[in-house]
Amino acid sequence: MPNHFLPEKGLLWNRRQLLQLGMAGLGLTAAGLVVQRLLPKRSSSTSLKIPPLPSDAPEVNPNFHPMKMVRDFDYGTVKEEKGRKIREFRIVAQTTTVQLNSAVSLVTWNYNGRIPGPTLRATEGDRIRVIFLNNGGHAHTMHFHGIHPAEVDGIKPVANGKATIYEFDAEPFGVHLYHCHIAPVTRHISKGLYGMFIIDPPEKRPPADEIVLVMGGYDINEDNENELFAFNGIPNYYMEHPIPIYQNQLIRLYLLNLIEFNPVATFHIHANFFRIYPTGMTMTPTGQSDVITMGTAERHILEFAYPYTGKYMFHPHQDAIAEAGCMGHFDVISPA
Ligand SMILES: [Cu+2]
Repeated sequence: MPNHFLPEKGLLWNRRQLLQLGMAGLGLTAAGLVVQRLLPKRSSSTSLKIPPLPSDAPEVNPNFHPMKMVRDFDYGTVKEEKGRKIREFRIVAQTTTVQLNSAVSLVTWNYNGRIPGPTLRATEGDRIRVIFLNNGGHAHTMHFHGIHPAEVDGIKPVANGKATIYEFDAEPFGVHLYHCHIAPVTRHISKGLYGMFIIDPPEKRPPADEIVLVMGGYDINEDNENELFAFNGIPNYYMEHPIPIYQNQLIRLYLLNLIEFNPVATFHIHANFFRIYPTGMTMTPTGQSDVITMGTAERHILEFAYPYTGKYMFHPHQDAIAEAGCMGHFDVISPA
């Protein structure tokens, strides 16, 4: 059986082959529909539509609103210095008690009061300046993935009450991350000290509804196993409050797995397929699937569009992880 999910020309029936079978019209139409669905239109900016924020989705605290965080990007404060564009970010490490569900509250360690920390975003070649203040009560750091000198690699402890500056060039473009690098790193990450760091390519990607999902785990009883998991900090938040997206709108998902203790987690979307841009470091997709496997700290850009309205689940296909809180819904709605 031919695989119509693969876009390579050689794998699609050509018109002559279809004519021989007497099914040119039907065959071409069907093949056309499949290709159109799997390769959503690179929509122009005029057709980019983003649904309003659901009014009933609650915040955890004024800095921590999982529904807003889906589309919240921190571009920093832009400055010009010696003809160079500087993006200045301010990050404070804190200790905050967070209600993870009706039964469990956890003393978390976090950046800017939220888990994950802010999604920092720049363009390749920008100068990044991160002013980091540690008010967390323990030594912490910010270690960025990317290319930079050793002295700003974020492994030197910043004592409680102290500040430091990490300054480096944003390179290479892709979807990256930052996290605390104090030992035991498992503890500092799983208590909440991590976030996404997006470096856009100099030539912008086409317009899309861009969303962020960061997978994390919580070791509540400190037995080096996770008891709860979440997308964007709060277990099952998007099960109770689905993420609205528009039908046929190109979605660009920035996805990061920062689950400690479990070596791998997959990500699966229901009733659709996505195009894969590994580590966000390519401008053309390298494959398509409905499930992708990620080790800890792996991340990708996934693009898709839903042709039908309705609610569709997304979750790791390690169902024990999904059923312990790492599960959500897209609510695909008609833009009309
Ligand atoms: Cu730390």
